[in-house]
Amino acid sequence: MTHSEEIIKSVCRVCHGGCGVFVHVKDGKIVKVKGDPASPMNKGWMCVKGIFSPEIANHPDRLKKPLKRKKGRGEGVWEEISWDTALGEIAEKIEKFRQESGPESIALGQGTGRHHYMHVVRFANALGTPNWYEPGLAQCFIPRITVSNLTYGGFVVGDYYGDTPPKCILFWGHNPLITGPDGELAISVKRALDTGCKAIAIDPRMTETAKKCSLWLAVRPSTDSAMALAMIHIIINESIYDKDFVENWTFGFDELKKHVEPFSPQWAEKITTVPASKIIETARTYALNKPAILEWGLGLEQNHNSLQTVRAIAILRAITGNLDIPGGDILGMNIIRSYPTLKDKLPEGAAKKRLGGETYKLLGGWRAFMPSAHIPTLFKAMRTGEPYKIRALLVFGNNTLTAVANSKEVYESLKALELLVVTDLFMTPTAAMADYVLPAAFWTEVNQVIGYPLVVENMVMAQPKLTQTGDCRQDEWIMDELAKRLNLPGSTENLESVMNYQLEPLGITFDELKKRAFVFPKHEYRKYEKHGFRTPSRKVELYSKSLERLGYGPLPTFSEPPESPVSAPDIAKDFPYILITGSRRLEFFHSEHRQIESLRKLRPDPSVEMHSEVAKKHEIKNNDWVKVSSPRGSIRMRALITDDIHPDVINVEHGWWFPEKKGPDYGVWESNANILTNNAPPYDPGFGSYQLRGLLCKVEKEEQ
Ligand SMILES: Nc1nc2c(c(=O)[nH]1)N[C@H]1C(S)=C(S)[C@@H](COP(=O)(O)OP(=O)(O)OC[C@H]3O[C@@H](n4cnc5c(=O)[nH]c(N)nc54)[C@H](O)[C@@H]3O)O[C@H]1N2
Ligand SMILES: Nc1nc2c(c(=O)[nH]1)N[C@H]1C(S)=C(S)[C@@H](COP(=O)(O)OP(=O)(O)OC[C@H]3O[C@@H](n4cnc5c(=O)[nH]c(N)nc54)[C@H](O)[C@@H]3O)O[C@H]1N2
Ligand code: SF4
Ligand SMILES: [Mo]
Repeated sequence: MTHSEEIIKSVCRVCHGGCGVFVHVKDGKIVKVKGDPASPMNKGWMCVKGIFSPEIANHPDRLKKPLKRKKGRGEGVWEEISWDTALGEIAEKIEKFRQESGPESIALGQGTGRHHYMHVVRFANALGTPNWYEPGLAQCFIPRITVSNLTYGGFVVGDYYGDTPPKCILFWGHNPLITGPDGELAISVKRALDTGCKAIAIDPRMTETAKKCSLWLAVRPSTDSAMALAMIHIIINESIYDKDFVENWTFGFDELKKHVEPFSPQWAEKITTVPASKIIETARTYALNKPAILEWGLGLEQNHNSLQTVRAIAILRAITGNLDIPGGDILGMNIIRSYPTLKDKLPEGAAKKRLGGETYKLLGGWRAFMPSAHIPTLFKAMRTGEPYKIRALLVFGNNTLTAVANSKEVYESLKALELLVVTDLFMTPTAAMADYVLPAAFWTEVNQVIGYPLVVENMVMAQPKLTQTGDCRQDEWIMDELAKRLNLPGSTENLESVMNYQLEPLGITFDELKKRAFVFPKHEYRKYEKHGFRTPSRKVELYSKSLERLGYGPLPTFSEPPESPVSAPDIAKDFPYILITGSRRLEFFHSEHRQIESLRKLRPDPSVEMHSEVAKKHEIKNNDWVKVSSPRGSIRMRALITDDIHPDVINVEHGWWFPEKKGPDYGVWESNANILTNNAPPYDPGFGSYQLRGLLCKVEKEEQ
């Protein structure tokens, strides 16, 4: 008997997703994925990760059954159990902790932007625990979202989708040709660059994106706020700001003008190591070529001053009048309802107990966009029981040992738990430490509504469940089943009803959306002309009274990174270079895909990028194994020698472990960037961000 192949429209979600695709399904398995030329997002294009989806989905190492630890923690001896037994036993333990120590003693963890993201928040609220985390958040996206909300009353993305192309794109700590989609798709950016617009990159590395730009500013890591303050200074002093927009639509311009007076380009040159002339040229090019897109990224958030860095940059869009105009940075249409997270079910008393919430008000306080726990405070509570004991952690898709700063302390924290449950596609070094490991579903195995670009939701897409692997289940199902057993609020609603609720404003159901694949209404520009900006003053808040009331600076400021050659010369004597970690590579998504042969072949070993002068000094040759050390520890990586990097900067990849090595560690202590990073204070005062970039390190050739 021959089995026919079915071809169904969907959306790839190996990364944050957005590429419209055709999925070829045969005998219940995904056999091929191809880009959909009709998708407004990717117009047929796909990256390698997406193309190799069948190899990920059908990999023999996929977890297929719930596992229960049979011997000691981390001994790697498991027994397969049924879902009913697993969920029953886990629910029983949760209930016990809830009764004995309160729901806050149970923490939830998850990874970045997956289908079940908001469902974890919903489950936490229903359970009554304020303590959930995601390793991005304070270090990723939350500063950009929160600052946009405070400054413009909504998040913005570059307008690649209308009829007007941008005349200028400024890439700041962002490398979207490799990392998109995070608001944009790599291919949209590439197309915009191909129209010949002016392009500038501010990045310590000459990235794939920077190579397509006419100006590259190799900023000293974590000093971007100084650069942005100088640019504001130049744009105001040279009177090249948008006077109409500033007069009609901004609040606090005079205060800002006075505030930036001392921040000359010469002042910024000393701090950032970028020549003043280049800073001036950048400010002029950005201000005078309208419409302009300012693409900001992760390079601005993984430091001790994320709030004010992102604020300074946000202000640039406003004073140049690039907000919500065709070809500029557009505010969201938010065409669907936000996810019903059962926020009102979390008792006020519980919210007050959120670890770090009272201190890092923009991450975990009541004004936070999506209140979550502060990772260093939460993990410290796991280890020490202070200020109270965390007894259980349920992780939905996060390889904690590679994703969170200071892996050694993370290990100690996880070891101290009474219950660790990890849901994942594969066995990972983190899952290997668990008491229960639950098999998760791949993107072709889940139902999901995707609002895109992330946060602004200018279009909406359907991802239908098409295939099934073993006994794998969608994370939302797992949480719902636990909720039922625990009799939690909302546990009678199923996922379909949640999705239909979200889609109601569009007048369609999930079933109907599946048939249409996506809904993409025409964008409405300059929405503020009708209703004002969604801020207290109805204007763009250059001066933020909201921040002032919370005890944070109402105008952006620079502060020297705490572990730098300037602030810590004693440490710099032994660790003379500036460490940045985690710059993305196309082939992998964080710690994933090291077992996917077709992807691993493209990048078989972890690498450390360094300037040729550094390599020469330490007699390191290309591809040599190198020992990279920070005051926290050492790792090994292969040298990648280049001149396309700031001469003092060392760039290490993150997420490395070796599925081919023996468990339970799977080589996680060899080349994992977070052995080098710091989870200690000082943190950003608003978000509690810790430093993954802009630390100190040294490099040596590994002894043979
Ligand atoms: N292929 C792939 N794509 C991904 C991911 C992945 O793992 N793999 N991860 C996804 C996620 S969760 C995220 S958050 C995004 C991140 O995507 P991006 O925002 O593009 O972030 P990165 O590539 O991590 O870093 C961007 C740049 O910041 C630079 N940088 C480092 N320190 C500084 C600094 O102090 N100042 C400035 N100006 N630049 C600095 C680095 O050199 C790097 O080129 O990517 C998403 N897309
Ligand atoms: N040093 C350093 N550390 C970093 C960063 C950095 O730049 N430098 N970046 C940080 C940032 S921005 C982020 S967002 C985080 C990312 O951190 P995470 O998103 O937590 O990434 P991973 O550590 O790879 O863990 C994801 C796990 O989820 C599994 N998985 C994939 N899909 C599913 C699913 O549908 N369900 C379930 N249950 N599991 C699934 C994968 O197999 C993998 O093991 O890392 C942070 N860590
Ligand atoms: S960019 Fe992301 S969504 Fe697009 S094909 Fe690659 S992995 Fe899939
Ligand atoms: Mo992220």
